[in-house]
Amino acid sequence: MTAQANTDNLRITLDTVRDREFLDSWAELEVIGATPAGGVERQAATVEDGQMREWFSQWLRDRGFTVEVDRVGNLFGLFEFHAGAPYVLVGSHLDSQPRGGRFDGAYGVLAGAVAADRIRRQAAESGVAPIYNIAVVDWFNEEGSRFKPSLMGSAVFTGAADLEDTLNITDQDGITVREALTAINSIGETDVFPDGDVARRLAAYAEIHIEQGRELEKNDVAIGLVDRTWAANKYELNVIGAQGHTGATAIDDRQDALLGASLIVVALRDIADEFGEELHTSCGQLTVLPNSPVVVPREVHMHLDLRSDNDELLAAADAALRKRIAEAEIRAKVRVEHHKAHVWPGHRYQPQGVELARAAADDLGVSSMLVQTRAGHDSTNMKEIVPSVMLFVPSVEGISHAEAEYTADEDLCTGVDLLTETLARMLDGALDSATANRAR
Ligand code: HGY
Ligand code: MN
Ligand code: MN
Repeated sequence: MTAQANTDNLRITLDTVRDREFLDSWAELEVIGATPAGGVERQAATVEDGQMREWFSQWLRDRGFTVEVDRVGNLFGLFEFHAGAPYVLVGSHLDSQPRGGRFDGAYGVLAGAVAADRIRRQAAESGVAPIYNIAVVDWFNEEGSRFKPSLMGSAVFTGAADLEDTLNITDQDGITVREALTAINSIGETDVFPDGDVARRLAAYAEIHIEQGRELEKNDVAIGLVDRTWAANKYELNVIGAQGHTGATAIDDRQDALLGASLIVVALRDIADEFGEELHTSCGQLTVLPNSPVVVPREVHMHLDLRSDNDELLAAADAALRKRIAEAEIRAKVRVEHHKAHVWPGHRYQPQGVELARAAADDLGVSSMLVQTRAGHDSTNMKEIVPSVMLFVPSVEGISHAEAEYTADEDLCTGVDLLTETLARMLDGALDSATANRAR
């Protein structure tokens, strides 16, 4: 009886020590850019993002990682077991939405760093190094709130976006990405993985994230194995009308840009209702000019998106949206300009990665299930160039991009444990037979 009790106590103590590695660092991290209502605000390359990057760089250096920043502000912590060997990369993003949640992105970066550090220490203690080197990454501007589009750092890293074009993108105040990164001292002069072809320097990529949906919670499952990402069609529109007097201008004479934009916002919801659960639509941002109480707006700048796992349905929704935009132009007497769109296709994650993570979860006695991601992640880009594993932990009520976003400590710690196990297997070559999507 006593022996049994002692064993249980010992197990609890060991688990607690292991969990505290993550939770103590998490407690330091989550207060950077904290908002009074329990969220965070760390938009890309703001002062708060800079403070976070400094904190994270120090965390990495304290544990023996070398910190490097590439030409688009992606921040890497590198640890070499064998000089010149390829790396397995793990990470996510430390930037947030305005009044965003504490967990979106930041959890994955710290979880990846703690997992990498555990493996580093275990190798030092046992004297047995894995085959590959390990690197942790904070991708620059995943969120795309201050600078559009989203997934910016990983898009340049994987060759999906041009470096110079990206550095010249401006925020609403006309500040470029280059200027903003320089202001927080977070822009490198060279690539971290030079030679032009990053895929040759990397063996694989792993990312863990909160689910931002309800599937895991509904099914009482600890880990989501992401096998597919929904496609996204993002649109940037300029609705052009004519400025007038809200009281004096005859209704028939008005070219009200806000009316045109509003018709498009309502059309998005109508299209979602018509197409059903397989389609998500939204308008997240409207900039109204001149935005003055007694002035009929002359122009509205808007960002909207359509997302689905079904390519045909997405194409039909795109056609329906274009028809409704044409109708809005006639009704509101406005002209709609289509600016650069951001599109990513729906694609599978490498099945070998899904199976690897499933086996690791089974071996740890952790419940898991297949899930799709409706949100974009940096792994959406990375899986195109290297075999990539994407894991989810539960989100309470699926709330995300909001201050009420929440995941329990126990779920966070289970995720770190599974990520560590999965990463250790990837570092020993478990995904060597898998190929990048782009190589197919
Ligand atoms: O889903 C998104 O658009 C964001 O990049 N996470
Ligand atoms: Mn995220
Ligand atoms: Mn996000």
